[in-house]
Amino acid sequence: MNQLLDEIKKNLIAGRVDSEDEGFDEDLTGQPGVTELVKKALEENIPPADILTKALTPGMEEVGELFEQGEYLVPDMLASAECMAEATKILKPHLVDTDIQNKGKFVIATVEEDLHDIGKNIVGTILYGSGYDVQDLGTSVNAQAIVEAVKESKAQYVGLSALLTSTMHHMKEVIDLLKESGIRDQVTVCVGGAPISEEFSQKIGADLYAEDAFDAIQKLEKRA
Ligand code: B1M
Repeated sequence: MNQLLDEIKKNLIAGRVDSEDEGFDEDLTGQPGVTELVKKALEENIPPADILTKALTPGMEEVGELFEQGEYLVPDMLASAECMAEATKILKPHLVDTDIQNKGKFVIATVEEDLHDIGKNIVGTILYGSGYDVQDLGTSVNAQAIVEAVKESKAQYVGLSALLTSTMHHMKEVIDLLKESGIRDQVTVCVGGAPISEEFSQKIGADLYAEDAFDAIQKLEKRA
């Protein structure tokens, strides 16, 4: 892997947003953290998609493994999540194509009881960047609020994100409520998140499952 990408990943795992952060095990104060390293990577013309998929996302996956093994606690996950959020802010303008047509309204949300928003934010940013008019409803949004937003905005697309096996069932509630409201045929429902699979997506009657933001764009283009 490119050394700079490796540094970004290591610093994200260590929860170091910038050079003022110490890091967990050793005093790294003064050395560049995630934000400085991401800016440097952009200056070196490393594609923003590579920074996301080869450094930041695998870094978060490793944080999840450390949490599972009991080595990391919730505050450690939060420190890495903050790095991810700050890095996404820096990358956002570089992921946006300014010369594109409007591809339609897209309501996106993390489902009820689920507070994970990093993946949803990345997907929303990339959808926005490729021409969708994205309305982000936030985290822990119940089915009623999602369907109301779809009705109000007359959205053609709904994107649902879930990171917990205990919250993924809320996706089906949204689809059922869209049916009850008589608008299921007017919207394309896209689902994603770590515990979601193609099989689950079909089981609950979603229109498409996307592994990540780039997969979502490709699959949506195919349906258009
Ligand atoms: Co949580 N957490 N967490 N967490 N957390 C996981 C998900 C977990 C797998 C960690 C682990 O044990 N290995 C585990 C879930 C286990 C399970 O359900 N089986 C877990 C747990 C248990 C918990 C708590 C219960 C911990 C506790 O309190 N005891 C708690 C629950 C809170 C709640 O939601 N009610 C909790 C809390 C948190 C934090 C708040 C500390 C923090 C979230 C901060 C935030 O989001 N603002 C956090 C984090 C950071 C994680 C991990 C480490 C990283 C998630 C992440 O941001 N990944 C995560 C472990 C892991 O996933 N490996 C974990 C990076 C992100 C880019 O990837 O979100 O997968 P992801 O998004 C991807 C794709 O999935 C896809 O595209 C994205 C971009 O590539 N995608 C879509 C996502 N949504 C999509 C929607 C689409 C299409 C694609 O269409 C619309």
